Amino acid sequence: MKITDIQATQILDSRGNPTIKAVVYLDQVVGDFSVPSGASTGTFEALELRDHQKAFLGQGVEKAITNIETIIKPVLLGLDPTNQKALDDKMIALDGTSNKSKLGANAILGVSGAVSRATATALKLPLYQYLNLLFDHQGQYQSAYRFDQTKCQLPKMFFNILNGGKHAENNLDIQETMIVPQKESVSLNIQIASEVYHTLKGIINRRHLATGLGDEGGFAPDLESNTKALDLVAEAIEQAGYKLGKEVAIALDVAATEIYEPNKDQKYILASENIGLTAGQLVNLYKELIAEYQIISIEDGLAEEDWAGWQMMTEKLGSKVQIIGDDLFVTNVERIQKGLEFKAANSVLIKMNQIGTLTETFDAINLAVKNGYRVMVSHRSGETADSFIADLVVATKAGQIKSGAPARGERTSKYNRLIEIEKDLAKKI
Ligand code: 2PG
Ligand code: MG
Repeated sequence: MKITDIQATQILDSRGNPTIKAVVYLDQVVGDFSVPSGASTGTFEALELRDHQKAFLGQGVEKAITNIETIIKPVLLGLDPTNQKALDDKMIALDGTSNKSKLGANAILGVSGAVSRATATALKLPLYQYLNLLFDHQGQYQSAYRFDQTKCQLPKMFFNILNGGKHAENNLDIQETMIVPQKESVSLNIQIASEVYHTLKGIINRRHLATGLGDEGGFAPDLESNTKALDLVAEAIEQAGYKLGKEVAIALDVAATEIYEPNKDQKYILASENIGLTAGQLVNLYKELIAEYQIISIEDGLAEEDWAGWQMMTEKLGSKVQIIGDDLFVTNVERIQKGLEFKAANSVLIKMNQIGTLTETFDAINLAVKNGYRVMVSHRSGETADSFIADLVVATKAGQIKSGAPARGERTSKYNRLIEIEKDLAKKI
């Protein structure tokens, strides 16, 4: 097999901003990958190359597309697509910077993802099976490899049903309030999430609050305080007929880098409540919320550079709940390594476009798992209908995924794909 052509097109993401759809050809076989885009991005993420021209208010990605067509394509044409690691290494070397700022992480990831999908198709393997073989064999496929379904796993799903922060126009400081149905089956958990979501809509409607949605499909009403958001979600869970904590748990992504003011004494600003808190005070607040609302997981509870705070938070809460680093780790092995040394967090969020290749995504997952950290694969707030991460989470046995609300096409494409994979795996037992 050989790579015979690479093309890229500027398409729109779920927020209406331009992004890249890359297409890789292996003779007659085609594979594509559409690149997502964040809003509450970490400072240490790989660079998403934008044009900064008049078109699309500066958001165009034509430069990144030109980089695919004129720099990446000539080097990859004719190469073996089953050696994903070698291809990713080539693109990393071509770029030559530490944050992919020359070619753009969006350009590189588009090709990296599309190569793997084209190869899976050419080998007549479902994407999750091909990714699983790659993951298990250091990024290099050989025809003797056989898929072993015990090496993959369907994930727990974290559904974001109430939005705030940078993802919504309302007043809430906490970016994501998520529900986590606790059944074994993917399809049943999706059913539960859908029921709670619609029940929440009913409650919001009856209180005459706004039923507008945030970027990830969760509701985004203005509320008196952040805890009122938790009250609403807890109420929706129970009204839908489920037991809070037992059948449906709650998880948060605070995205605290967005509320951090490093030059103030009370560095964490809860604008909706008009208060500032120290890291210690904020962690104490989390402690109360964990007890009251059966919270099982807190992502980015503190800011990306507050390492001392993260150490303290992990010490105080890490034995009770999952403490996830997103902006803190940015899917980057160096930052995860630093986290391990500092004993900061106990879990890592994985976003392919934070780092820019499939191989480096595998590396980040491997490092986390090897050191006993848990892993959650994540969408971005700006998404496309591409369901790649559903296959990725199953293939890497990561165990957890978040893909926004159980509504809106770009969010449900991932959940729906998991339903298909669940069926597929059931057939093979
Ligand atoms: C996050 C993500 C996804 P964004 O903070 O975890 O939910 O948001 O893509 O805007 O970084
Ligand atoms: Mg986050």
